[in-house]
Formats: sequence, structure tokens, C-alpha cells
Amino acid sequence: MYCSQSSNMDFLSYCKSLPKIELHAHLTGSLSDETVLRLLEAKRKEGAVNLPESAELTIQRGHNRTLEECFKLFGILHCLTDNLEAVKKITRDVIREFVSDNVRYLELRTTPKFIPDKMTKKDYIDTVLDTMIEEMKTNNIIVRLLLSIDRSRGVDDARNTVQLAKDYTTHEIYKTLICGIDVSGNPQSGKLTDYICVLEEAKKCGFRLAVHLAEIPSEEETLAVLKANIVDRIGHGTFIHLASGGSQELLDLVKHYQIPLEVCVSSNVKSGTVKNVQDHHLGLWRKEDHPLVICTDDKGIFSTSLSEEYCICAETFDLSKSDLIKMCISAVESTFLSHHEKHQLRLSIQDELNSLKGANNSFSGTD
Ligand code: 6MZ
Repeated sequence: MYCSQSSNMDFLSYCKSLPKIELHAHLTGSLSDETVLRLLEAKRKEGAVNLPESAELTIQRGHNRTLEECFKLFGILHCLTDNLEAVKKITRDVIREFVSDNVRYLELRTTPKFIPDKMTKKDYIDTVLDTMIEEMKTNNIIVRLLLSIDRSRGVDDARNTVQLAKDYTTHEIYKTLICGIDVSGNPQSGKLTDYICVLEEAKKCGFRLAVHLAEIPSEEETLAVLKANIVDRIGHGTFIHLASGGSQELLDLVKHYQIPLEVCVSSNVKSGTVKNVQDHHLGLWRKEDHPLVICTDDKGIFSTSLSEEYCICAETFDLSKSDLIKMCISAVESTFLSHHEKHQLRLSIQDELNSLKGANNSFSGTD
């Protein structure tokens, strides 16, 4: 799937020039081919055999893989990133790639990993946070972290993740960097309802929650989680709207609580949960005038970038330049920043948009 307006490269460069906000990016899923190649090389040097070629690890443009196949890929990528040196490298590469796509605010999410004799979950998180700090010093980007609960790992593991997040709240330097908890993982494994008590605990501790909901048809668990009124942002939300396989009750709840949706078009189409771009639920939710944030999900696995996602959405849903500008600005409201930080970010994004407008008269934001 291409942004066919990339034949109109001007439009893609327009999308690239926008100061953007990325709120749904899984660290390991965001690895570019270049990074994966370097990781493979490092493993070969260690003497590892039977390593898959990079091409097998990413979904080539136009190719699709089922969700099940994507989760097998994550397993392979996790083997390539099973040490702190690799964790540092991938965090650095992913942040820099978002920087070169003009992402000004990035909420990365990742599942803390424990590898015997190599790293504890705390080592893993410390390394990601240290690298974020380093990259923020030299690049024009703000990065925050969500710790991911993987729904296939069980409730004890989830409880442990929330405890880890809590431990960081008293840390002098790291405390502002972890801004929430993500719930993700293979939607076909585990029952989300089992996690509600842990998520309520996380909320009590002040964490904001971004939850993958209804990525596949799952009305019962989606309803239970929404009724618990704990979700601050919905990942995907594909099967929520009545007209995309959800129900009136789900739709009403999401509208009632005004829960923003993180929309990941290429991910949904390539993994086959949405038939084609035109059928993507983004169109339905726009008609509801509901808060939406365009995101990448796994830019490596799905061979995309945030600019390309903007381009695809604009082309498919007839979004004007001023619609895209509005989306860049309104995304600030959906971040997990404090009121004051949101204000600062909004000002800096608006400033940048104004100077872009000044630099290029055709950048009117009205056509
Ligand atoms: C659900 C997903 C996902 O945590 O190792 N992940 N969970 N749906 C998706 N749609 C395609 N894409 C990624 O990044 C990889 C992990 O993110 C979650 C999965 O748990 C995957 O193992 P980290 O950095």
C-alpha cells in the first residue's frame, strides 16, 4: 500500500514538513531495515547461525501479513534485541528516524524484558530512558515512554510492570519520562477482562492508560473495559463503531467518554483486520467529529512512516492541508503530558506551523 500521492511527491514532502505527534509506536515494531540488518550482523559476529534475512523480517511494501505472522516476527526481533547494547541501539535509531520524519513529540511504548544473565527489566527500562535523555539533548524532539503490558503474559507479569512503573515515580531524573501504561500483545491471546483490576490499580497510582481495544472483533471484553472507565486512549478500536462491526453501545460509550482513538491505517490494512484503506474506521469516526490521532503502530514491520500515514489518510478521506494542520495541533490534547507541558508543546507546534506558512506561501493550510 502506497500513498499514491507520493507520485505527487510534493504532497508527501508537505506531510513530512508538518511538525507531528506520534502516540502509538511500539519500540521493537518500529525497527527499520537498516537497524535490523545491523542487529543481524552483530548476532553473526557473535557466531549465531540460521539467522533470517532482513527482508523476511519486515513486510515489504505492498505485502501483507496476518496478525499471527506479525507476532511471530516480534519473537524473532526480540531474539535480536536480547542485550542492553542492542536495546540502546534500537532506541537511538528509532528516535532518530522519527526526528528525521519531523516528529516533534513521541510517545514510545515497549514491554520490559528480562533475559537471564543479560538484563533485568529494570536494566532494560533504564537503558531505554537513558537513551531517550541522550537523544533529546541533541535532537528537536520530546520523547516519553509507556510501559507495555503484554496481554499474552498473564496478570502477574502485568502487576509487575505496574509496580516497575511505580518504582520510577520517585526517581529524580526518570520520574517525568514514564507517562503511562500501554496494554497490547496478540489480541487473540489472553482475556483483557482479567487485567481490569491491575489497570484500575495503575489508574489509582496516577498512570494514564492507552489500551489496544477491538483490534479484532471482541465485543464482550471491549464493553467490559470501556464500562470500567479506565481507558485514556484507545489503540486501533477497529471493531467499535456500529458501522465497522462494533455496536451502538460501544460507540456510545467511546463518544460519551470522548476517548481519543490512535488510528494506524497501514497496520490494520496490512495485517488484514481492515479490508482496504477506504473501509478504514477513520472515515466513520471523522463523521462523528471524534478525537483521532494518526499513528504508525509498527513503522518497521509495516514499512511506513508517520508522514506516509498522513498522506494515505489525506488521500483516502479527502483531508485538506488545513485538516492535517488541525490534526497536528489537536493531537497535543491526546498526549499524556501535564496541562502545562501540553500548553508548551501546542505553542511550539503552532510556532513551527506559522514559520512554515511564512516560508512557503503555498503552505496556506486552506487548500
Ligand atoms: C497488539 C502489538 C501490535 O514491546 O517489544 N504490538 N500488540 N497489536 C499490534 N498490532 C500489529 N504491534 C506490536 O514491541 C513489540 C510488541 O508490541 C506489541 C506486541 O506485544 C509486540 O510483541 P516491544 O517494544
